[in-house]
Amino acid sequence: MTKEHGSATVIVIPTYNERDNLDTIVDRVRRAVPRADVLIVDDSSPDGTGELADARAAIDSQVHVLHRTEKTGLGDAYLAAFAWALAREYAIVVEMDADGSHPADRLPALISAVRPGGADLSIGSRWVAGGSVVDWPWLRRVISRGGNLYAQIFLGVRTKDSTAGFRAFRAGTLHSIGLENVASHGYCFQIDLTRRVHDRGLLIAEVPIEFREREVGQSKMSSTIVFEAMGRVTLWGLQRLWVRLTPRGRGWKSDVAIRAND
Ligand SMILES: Nc1nc2c(ncn2[C@@H]2O[C@H](COP(=O)(O)OP(=O)(O)O)[C@@H](O)[C@H]2O)c(=O)[nH]1
Ligand SMILES: [Mg+2]
Repeated sequence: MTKEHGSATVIVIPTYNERDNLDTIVDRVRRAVPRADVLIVDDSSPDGTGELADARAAIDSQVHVLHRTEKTGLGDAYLAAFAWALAREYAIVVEMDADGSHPADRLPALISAVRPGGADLSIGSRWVAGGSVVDWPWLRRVISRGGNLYAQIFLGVRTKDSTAGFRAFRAGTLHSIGLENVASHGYCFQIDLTRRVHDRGLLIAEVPIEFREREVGQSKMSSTIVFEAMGRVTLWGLQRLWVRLTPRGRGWKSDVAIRAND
């Protein structure tokens, strides 16, 4: 593997049927942070997003594509991308949606927040002062606010937007949070990573963003994804209580930490 990326940043964009959004988002990212590389992770989108990504990579040496044969969830797509980025020794790895919801002009702030001397993880947050959501139906607001409240109560995280998918990790953070044991498939992957960073005592910064609902293409949010998140957060919360409250749990701690990685 090359070592040429030692101080570099890669913006990871997972895609599933984002043909009509892809060029716009890559343009915006390349303009906002010209020195950063882009990695598109496509799960064999039936609409041809993967081929479009290849065409883009062919004319821009800073754009890369990772093709996965199956759509097994956002979490798996990101894990594959992290392995790709860590193998190439990128210093900062950014997560960003393809649909235009995440403002590319906030990338410099998000990335600056994890520079040396800063945080270990920065999150583009809708729910801190200065953050906002445009065009979201009330149900999506309730799911997002409710999910975050649930995570705060059950997991003890103080992060206001632990479900956000716009974030920057230092490579060292990704190395230290046991990615090999992550099994969250849907959007609870984001909560899972937040709690792992929090539980290790690492520093999380929230950068306010204006989040916009996608204008083109379809959301992949589903009730399965919401139920997976609620189930896993409840389980992690109960495991956390067990560890904290019982002497047996405290003795069992390292074991629980391993089992908690379901
Ligand atoms: N590679 C890959 N990308 C996915 C998958 N599910 C969602 N995405 C992408 O993840 C991002 C967020 O998904 P989206 O449907 O917009 O979710 P929402 O913003 O919560 O409604 C988009 O760029 C999607 O194309 C998946 O299973 N695999
Ligand atoms: Mg979206």
